[in-house]
Amino acid sequence: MNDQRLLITGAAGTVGTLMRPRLRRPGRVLRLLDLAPQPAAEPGEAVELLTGSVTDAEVMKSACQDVDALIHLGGLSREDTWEATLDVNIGGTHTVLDAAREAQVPRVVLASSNHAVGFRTTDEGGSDGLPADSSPRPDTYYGVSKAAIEALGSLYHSRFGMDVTAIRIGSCFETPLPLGERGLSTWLSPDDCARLLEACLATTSPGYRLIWGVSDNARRTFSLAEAEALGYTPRDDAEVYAPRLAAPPAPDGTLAELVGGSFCTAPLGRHN
Ligand code: 15L
Repeated sequence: MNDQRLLITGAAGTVGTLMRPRLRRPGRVLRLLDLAPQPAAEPGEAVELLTGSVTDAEVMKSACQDVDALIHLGGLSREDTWEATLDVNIGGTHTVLDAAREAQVPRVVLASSNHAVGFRTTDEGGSDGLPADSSPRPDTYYGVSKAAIEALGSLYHSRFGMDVTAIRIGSCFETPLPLGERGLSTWLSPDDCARLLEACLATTSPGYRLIWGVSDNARRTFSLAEAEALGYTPRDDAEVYAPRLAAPPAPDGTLAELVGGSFCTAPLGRHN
């Protein structure tokens, strides 16, 4: 049987770097694409390293050849100018999806973000958590681009029958500590992120899905039900890091309750 070939865009980014060692499997080749240089293959590591942009149709066309599944992490990961956001995140995702369609890649996972709904409040979902399919309330141009990415994924499923799952990622870092108190609710541990991606790849005929990417944090305000329905079982909880945080700052009014946190007040269109 042929190896499974998994294409990951944005492979040298924060999440991509965390996923590379975690998504290695016997019988799987990781095809890793990024604009930035990537570490060379380790002995025995089944990787194919590609350099190029997700906005380049030719690059994406050859990257998608003989690919069984695609995880699209590439693009701008925070606020930037409207022009750059439009080009890289929205245009780039269109280019990626179109190349995947052309190459008949059957399974695509898209990295969306909590910032697609950053102006929702953390208590909206009650004890079940905010539903994963809450309609967009973006907090930035970046958040707008993530909502557009979700819509593109839905379109490519409906028009072309591709299985597309868009993940509204909370905060995927090694630990929730750099994010302070907010991270204790939004954290997606790297190991849980890998578990979630494996579930997205393994599930049978998901169609189009919109799910949250979050660990089973004690302070979680996002619903896990939609991801669990795909077979995701999180094992981590950011609460174990709580004692290491400095005393939490005093509440600063309603903004503290917004899903997007500091993104909700960051200047629009300013690269930060
Ligand atoms: C995101 O979408 C960003 O890519 C990431 O850098 C974090 O800021 C994260 O959201 C977050 O909300 O913590």
